[in-house]
Amino acid sequence: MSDKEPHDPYKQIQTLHKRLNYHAHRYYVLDDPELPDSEYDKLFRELELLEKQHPELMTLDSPSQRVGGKILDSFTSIAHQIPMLSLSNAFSDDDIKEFYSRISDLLNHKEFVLIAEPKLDGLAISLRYEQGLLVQAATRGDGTTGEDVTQNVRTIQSIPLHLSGDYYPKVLEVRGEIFMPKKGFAQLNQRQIDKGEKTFANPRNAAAGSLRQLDSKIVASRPLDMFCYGIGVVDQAHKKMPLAQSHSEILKQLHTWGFAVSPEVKKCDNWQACLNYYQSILSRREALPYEIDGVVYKVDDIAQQQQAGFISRAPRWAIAHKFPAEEVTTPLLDIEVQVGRTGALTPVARLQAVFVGGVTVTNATLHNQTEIDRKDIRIGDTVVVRRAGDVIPEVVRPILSQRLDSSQAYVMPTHCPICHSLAERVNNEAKSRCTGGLFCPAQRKEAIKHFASRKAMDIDGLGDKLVEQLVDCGFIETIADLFQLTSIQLVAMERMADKSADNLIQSIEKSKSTTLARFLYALGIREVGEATALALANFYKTLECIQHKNAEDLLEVPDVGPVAAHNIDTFFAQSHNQQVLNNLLSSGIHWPEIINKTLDELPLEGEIIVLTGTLLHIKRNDAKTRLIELGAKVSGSVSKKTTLVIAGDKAGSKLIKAQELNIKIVDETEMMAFFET
Ligand code: 9MJ
Repeated sequence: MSDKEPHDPYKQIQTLHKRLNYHAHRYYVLDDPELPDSEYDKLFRELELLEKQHPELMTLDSPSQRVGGKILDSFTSIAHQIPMLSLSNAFSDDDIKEFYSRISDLLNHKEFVLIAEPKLDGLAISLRYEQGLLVQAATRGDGTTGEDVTQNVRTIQSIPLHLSGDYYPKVLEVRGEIFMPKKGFAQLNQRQIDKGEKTFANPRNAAAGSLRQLDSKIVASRPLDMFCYGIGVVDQAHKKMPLAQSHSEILKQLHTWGFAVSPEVKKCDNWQACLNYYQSILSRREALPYEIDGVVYKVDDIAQQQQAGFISRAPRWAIAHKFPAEEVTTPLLDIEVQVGRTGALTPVARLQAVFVGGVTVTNATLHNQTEIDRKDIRIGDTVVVRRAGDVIPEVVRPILSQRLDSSQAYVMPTHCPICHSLAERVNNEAKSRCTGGLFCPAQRKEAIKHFASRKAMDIDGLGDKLVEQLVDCGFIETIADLFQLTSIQLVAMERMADKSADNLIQSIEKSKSTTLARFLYALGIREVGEATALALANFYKTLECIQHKNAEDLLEVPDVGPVAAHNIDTFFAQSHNQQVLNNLLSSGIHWPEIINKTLDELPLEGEIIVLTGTLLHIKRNDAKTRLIELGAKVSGSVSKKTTLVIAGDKAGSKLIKAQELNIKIVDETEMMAFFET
């Protein structure tokens, strides 16, 4: 402590309260810390010491009260003087238009403004302040009676123990949502795993479970937060700050009294503005640091709110516009095993069709046996399916209380379901693989599909179904056989007219002229993706050269690691692959010699690019291929390593992250210009 500070312990404690409260507010409410954590901790320890020496000077609003107190036997009930409201729900644009015209009718067609705010997925709480001091915190309960969770709430750092400033009402009830931010939730669950304890299903459950703890010391260790969105009882507002007469102004007052209010609150003048707000928040849902399940629109003017009134417990002047659920339950009908191009066996959940995260889902990968065991998922279970943002749907967990007595743990087959060869797990890989190699029709089919795909040989008109038929009826066994196909054979296939057959023969012919990089990629060597294939082509220039390199030599190529080097070496050493290559080359596949382009000369060499939003003039995959051909690496997520973000139409969270990280951003037109140079 500096010499200038008072030595009267009361004054010292008051000064420490002020300083600690100021810094906690900067940190937890304003998200703008001023002091390093270690300095804050030092001040905190000073306060603890003084309070230990002078217990008579301990007060209820001391920052030291946030560490939790004695363990309770149960929570007592508290009647809400003003009931805590619930909100009516809207699920569609039409529901919002109806809401808007209903309000308009209720207000006799006078003008009104709506305030839109995110709908946090947490627990509603009512905080009572008397003379500025937090005296009571009650859960919503049934809206009329809740539980007294004051001790627990005192541990939440963003909730002031004493109101800020001097101009607050004598009695003030503040209402809002307690929630657990996503990051804190992930950390809490990791800690639970480390301790061998049960994890929480989602941040809402974690927040609810925490607030219901009888031991407030445990609550103090839980990363809870709160946003305020309203008030309850208000008695004797301060003369210098009468209570505001609109919702938006009340939110501002709450902020000046020390509370965190959502930074996403926005004025909307009509229903269209509400719908735009909804879309804008929905597109950023994943990027927000907390979970939300929709947005809320409220009439701004308090007198107009009163005019609109209530139906039972829900106000007529507000509505929750819900987002599509990200988690739903559905029966797991079966687990099927798919065989990939490289023989990997992947268990896939067949689900009863279910609408989740805005799409209908019937399948979800279960990855491998370890994942199935970890989640304890069984055929016949009712499972929680999650689809958040653009992320592929995931089976999260079974609902154990609904498990059938007859259910049995799932075990992956020991043999390939297609060719019945042994399936093996090698090198500690999570997945087992069919050992049938090209004997396995499933692997052959996948190899041929990959060979023909857009980023590989780009054979237009050769779809997955057709490849399967051609393999099943024995017309093609290897990728080289594609070039021996005749129109007569094609016409024999289901739904294949003469014209389509001729077109396909032409596409196959056209595909013979390609690039070395595409050809290498098309061969489907494990770990040789587009970028590695391009690096190999640029480095060695000819196929002969690559074929004659051993694994050690190949390591000299930038972007080729030991696993890829080993796979390339083995691939070219196998006699059946050499035979296929000879057949391919003698059927006329060719590419111009790469003369003097080295990797260093590629215009986008060194760039790590993320594509986001909708591209209007080019397919996303084609853009990706072109960028890779120009030397760039294309990544799916924005990080500090990203050097450039290409933002198409309606770009959302990735664009925001790029702006936050100060990463260069270009639009689609600028990207198209790269391709022209
Ligand atoms: C949430 N959950 O974020 C209300 N809410 O208003 C917001 N809930 C609400 N407002 C009146 N932003 C009753 C509930």
